[in-house]
Amino acid sequence: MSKARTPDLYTNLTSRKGKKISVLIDPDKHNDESIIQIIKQSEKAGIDFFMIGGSLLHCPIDETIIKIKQKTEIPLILFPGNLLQLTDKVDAMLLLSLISGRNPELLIGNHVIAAPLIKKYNIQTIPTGYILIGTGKTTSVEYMSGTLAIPKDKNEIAMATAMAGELLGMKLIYMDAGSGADNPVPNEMIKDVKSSINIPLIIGGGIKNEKQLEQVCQSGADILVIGNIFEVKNGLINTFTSIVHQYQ
Ligand code: 1GP
Repeated sequence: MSKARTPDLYTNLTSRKGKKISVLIDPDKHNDESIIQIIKQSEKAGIDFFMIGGSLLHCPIDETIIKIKQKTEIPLILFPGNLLQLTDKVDAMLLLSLISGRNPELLIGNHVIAAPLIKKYNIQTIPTGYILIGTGKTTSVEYMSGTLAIPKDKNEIAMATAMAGELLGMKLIYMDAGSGADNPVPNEMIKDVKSSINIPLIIGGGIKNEKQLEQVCQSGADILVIGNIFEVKNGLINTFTSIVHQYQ
């Protein structure tokens, strides 16, 4: 039986003071050289953890994870786009429930299929209420999940959805505008949701510059997830990490 490699990663991440930043790696968007560059920049910057996953992958996720694990000890958390991405090679996985949607497979069906393997592999799971926010064009995750994102001006729905996730026992709420979104989750919505729950709030999707990052931090995000912009400008990892780590 494989063992999760980092003991209680959730407690480790959430008990330390200050905001955290994660670099999201989409294996399809990288070759060996670009992965090494991302790892180097992430090590230098002192990011808190990597996430890995994608809505639709064309290559096996394990190969990329093994390459990452050979180069760094930064914790790696699976952000599974679907059941095919289940792997025991990560330190932990977000056990996602797509609570903004009404697709039963993403609320319970896939969990039932995955549960015996998760138990067998002894993968550390972090139950996460995943909330999609529509901030512009239709994103891959919206299309692939067959769900509607919560409209960007429907703060009450986002708040009630996050509250429901907390009451159901989830350990994190992840509000995501979707990878490569036109715009991040609106600041007012982040403030409203943050004030509605007592569990950590992850914000990701569409954060492309320092100003947006500052605003998302100031609005109350506890953990920031950034993917796309680092694929084109990995030098920004250092700047973004410094901004997030200013908040203690
Ligand atoms: C997507 O939140 C992540 O699920 C990251 O989004 O790639 O747009 O930074 P970006």
